Amino acid sequence: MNRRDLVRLGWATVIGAGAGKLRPAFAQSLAQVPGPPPHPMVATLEPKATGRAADFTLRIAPTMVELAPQVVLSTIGYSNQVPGPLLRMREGQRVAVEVVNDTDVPEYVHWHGLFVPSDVDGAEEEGTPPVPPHGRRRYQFVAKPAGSRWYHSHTEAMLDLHRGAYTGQFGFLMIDSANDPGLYDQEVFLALREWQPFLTTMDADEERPDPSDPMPEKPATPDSRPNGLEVSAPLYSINDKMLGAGEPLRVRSGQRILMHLLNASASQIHRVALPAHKFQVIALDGNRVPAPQLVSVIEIAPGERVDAIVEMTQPGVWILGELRNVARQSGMGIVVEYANQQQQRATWLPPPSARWDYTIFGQPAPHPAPDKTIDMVFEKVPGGPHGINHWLVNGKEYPHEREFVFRQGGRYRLLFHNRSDDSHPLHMHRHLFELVELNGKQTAGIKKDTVIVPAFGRVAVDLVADQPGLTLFHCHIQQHMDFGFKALFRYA
Ligand SMILES: [Cu+2]
Repeated sequence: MNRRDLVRLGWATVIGAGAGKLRPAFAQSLAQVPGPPPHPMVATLEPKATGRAADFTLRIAPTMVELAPQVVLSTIGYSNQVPGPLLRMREGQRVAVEVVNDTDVPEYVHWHGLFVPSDVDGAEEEGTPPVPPHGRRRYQFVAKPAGSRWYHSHTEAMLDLHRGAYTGQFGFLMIDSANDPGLYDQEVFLALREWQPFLTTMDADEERPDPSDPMPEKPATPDSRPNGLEVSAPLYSINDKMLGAGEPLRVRSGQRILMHLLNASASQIHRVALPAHKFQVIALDGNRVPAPQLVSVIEIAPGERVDAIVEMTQPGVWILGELRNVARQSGMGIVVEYANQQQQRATWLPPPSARWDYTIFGQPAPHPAPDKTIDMVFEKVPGGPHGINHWLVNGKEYPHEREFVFRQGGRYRLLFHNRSDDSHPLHMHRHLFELVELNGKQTAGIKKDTVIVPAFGRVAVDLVADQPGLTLFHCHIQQHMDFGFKALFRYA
């Protein structure tokens, strides 16, 4: 038994004891937000800078997170909340966000999934200026496109597991469309997280790839070098609470609940289920899918969002949670409680086995031929300097001598070749792309900004180059990004 198992068992005991008798005294978390959220999301307590007042203010500062009774962490958060305040805006609205940095280090706030210029995108590599230590900076942009977006620190962490995505600096950002049919009774925000990361050579806790999966990029001879260090974590939560420690999600029979799921983790892909219920997936990364489908399991990678409607038709008390027992027992879950059922124990049942497959949400439509195809090959260097795995894009770690080049208005097909035994969520800043092919399966109409390329898998996406400026591309696993797995695109 290693340290991690000990820690896990310790918290599993805490959770086991707490799951049956929930503590109603906890402050309401972001988990349950009927109507307008109760957060001080438009509080502009800062002295006004010149010009008009900011629409939102975020203060980056140390904060405490009470994951469960007697499980309190110290981290860096936005405005003393984890997740940060919900930023809600109208599509097309001109928005000013004043960011105050009360820490000793420069910070970057990235607006994930928005079409914003490089100088406010919150990526050092694109030339965005930092929010200086003990200083402030105003990010101004037009809110688009509509859908579930989010914001988070984009600061490099390297070996410091108390920076960037390892902190509590993340929050939901919703851009409301005038065309939202609003066919739901309640809207909830659920961010999946790990805490207290550490380095280990043990396999990440993700489910291993199914050996029957097509692996078009698998080499004939396997890499025999020993694996290097990766990031793992002993504690999990949904929003700021471990399973059983927060307020349950209270529902009524017959309600339609719109769930906004976000994986705000630095390192792990997660799969979640709600026993006896199905999720009708209506949007991926905030963008409506052509063919909404009912699924029992949602798989979601760091950076991704899934919007799903759940019809509440099975009165009882259930656990919406991670499929892996170790993750759920270490906190990744939330109790869903129907009205007048409080006396029951929260129930978890493993879902029917189901493979997550983006393509079922697409449509069979031909893609116009791209102007150009760009091949991108990703490889692992197991156990590089410091024993950390390093990552190559087309044979080189970032930075590359020459960026990839887009011509404005051009249609590009990016062909991702994952020649490693890990799945990677690949994220393109400031653009959306459309899924074209996943391990040989064709699809169309699915717009995303982050896509999981499975172990030894191949994914093709199409993108129209219509957002001039430097554009960062990277794996959304913080450690992979920090150790080579990124690249810049520039416009000719
Ligand atoms: Cu990766």
